[in-house]
Amino acid sequence: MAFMNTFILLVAIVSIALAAPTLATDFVVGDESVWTLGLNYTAWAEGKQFYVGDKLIFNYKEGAHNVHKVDGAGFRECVAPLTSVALTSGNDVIPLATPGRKWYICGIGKHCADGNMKFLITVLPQMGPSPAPAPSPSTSTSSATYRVTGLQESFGLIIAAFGTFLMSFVV
Ligand SMILES: *[C@@H]1O[C@H](CO)[C@@H](O)[C@H](O)[C@H]1NC(C)=O
Ligand SMILES: [Cu+2]
Repeated sequence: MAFMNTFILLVAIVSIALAAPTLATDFVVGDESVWTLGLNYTAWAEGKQFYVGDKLIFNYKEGAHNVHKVDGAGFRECVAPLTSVALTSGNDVIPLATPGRKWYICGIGKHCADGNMKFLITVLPQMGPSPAPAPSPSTSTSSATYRVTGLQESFGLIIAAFGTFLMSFVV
């Protein structure tokens, strides 16, 4: 019986611990479309909220394009640093590990400069209201932030309630 109690307690704790990370979002760049020429990825990124723990997924025909993570200058000039290693698999997954600005370009030919294969995002910290200043803070941006935060909280509550439910079997 003591073993059972410990096991149930463990399950409850693990459920609570797992609650936050399961909310991470996988963003397929271009949504229904792919990483390709002539789409406006600035428009795609606009109005989306990216959080630490989310992922960017680039789908394209292997060899036709690639993905370089660059800095602000590389983004403006459409040049990847010589040391930068491109992602080339055609199904590239980039985990957003740190908050802040991130820039991505295609390094093939003039795809970045002429084909518009470039965009930047601002990754927000995972928890709480964002202290990072958005480029143009608007009421819609901040309400979206609160909505996500509220969602995380209510999800945590549900998991906690589930944990309590499991605990009730102990006594
Ligand atoms: C892409 O979309 C952005 C934001 O909607 C806009 O400012 C920009 O002019 C567009 N770029 C092109 C090349 O259409
Ligand atoms: Cu390309």
